[in-house]
Amino acid sequence: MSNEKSSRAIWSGVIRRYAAHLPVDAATSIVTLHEGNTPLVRAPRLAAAIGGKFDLHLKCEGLNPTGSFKDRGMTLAVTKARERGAKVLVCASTGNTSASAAAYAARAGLRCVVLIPEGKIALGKLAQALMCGAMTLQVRGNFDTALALVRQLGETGEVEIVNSINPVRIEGQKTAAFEICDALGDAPDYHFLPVGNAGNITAYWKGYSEYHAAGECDTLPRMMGFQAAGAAPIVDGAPVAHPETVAAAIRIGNPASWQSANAAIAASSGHIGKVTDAAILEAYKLAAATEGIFVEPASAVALAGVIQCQRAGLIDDGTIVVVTLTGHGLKDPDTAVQHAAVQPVTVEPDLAAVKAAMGI
Ligand code: AN7
Repeated sequence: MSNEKSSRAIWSGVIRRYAAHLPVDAATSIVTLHEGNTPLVRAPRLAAAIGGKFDLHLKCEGLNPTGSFKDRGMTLAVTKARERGAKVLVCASTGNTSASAAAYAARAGLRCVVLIPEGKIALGKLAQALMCGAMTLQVRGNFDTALALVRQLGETGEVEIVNSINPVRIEGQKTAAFEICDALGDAPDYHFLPVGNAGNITAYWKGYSEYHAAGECDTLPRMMGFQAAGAAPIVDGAPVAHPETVAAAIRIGNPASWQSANAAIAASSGHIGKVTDAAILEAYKLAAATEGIFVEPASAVALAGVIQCQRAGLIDDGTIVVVTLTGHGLKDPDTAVQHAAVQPVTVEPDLAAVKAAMGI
């Protein structure tokens, strides 16, 4: 293979693949961990298990380099920050943004400071930030408090904010919509995703809309956003002072992109709903048990939304339904071990004991 051919065959991240749709040019020095190009997996067993007669596809964003969709936005945010000469990146995070920022900052040789709600981020995400050398500040407060502090830090002019209030993050994240259209040949009929700070629903709708305007897809999906019942400010129409949910990634009471989420739902004739922690855990276990796809609880919020809509008869038969599974199950091993349907069985180290335990 010639060099030209081999370099075309290798995936080298969302910026190179979708440069024509992003604020970059040939001179841009790209910071990438080769994020994106995540699998869009058809899920017939899961669809059947919930009684759906639609074509269900799962966009497995947990397969990104740091295990969540955040990497799509972070590659661009860190690329642009370094280009501008920033020295310190900061973010508030429920975990995944901090894991991604820490990794891309290390990759770029920049300093990173993350503000996380004390005791409320999943173990895997904390491990990622620490291993990549980010200064990790555990704030005695929730995500909303941490984000307010980050906004104030931004005003000092001494740091670069890499939360999704940085519009460049949204630009990077919209590439997931491009990939889905490229894989399906058009946009899906419905697009389900979890909503926390509401950056991702904003990004997907921007991506679909731009692809449509560019003639790259003929249709647009209905955007179907779901929040956890204990942290559902957009659904309830008011900020939540003390958000609580098993889906710790979306334990957010005052989303930054609230208005643009509502705009996406309105423009796409979509829907925003909420699901209980019990429904989230049911969906969490079902995805792993029926398809072998292990996601973190926040990702299961979108699936719980599909189940709720299916039961309410809101999804037409024969339609194409895409669900973004935002983060990998290994992010939060504690919740998995605590709620798994199966638990380990301890046996003596002999064949008879193993066979007895197996029931053979
Ligand atoms: C797995 O990491 O807000 O609605 O600080 O980690 O764009 O906020 C994470 C959010 C869904 C919600 N699924 O996305 C953070 C953070 C997972 C997440 C969301 C998050 P947005």
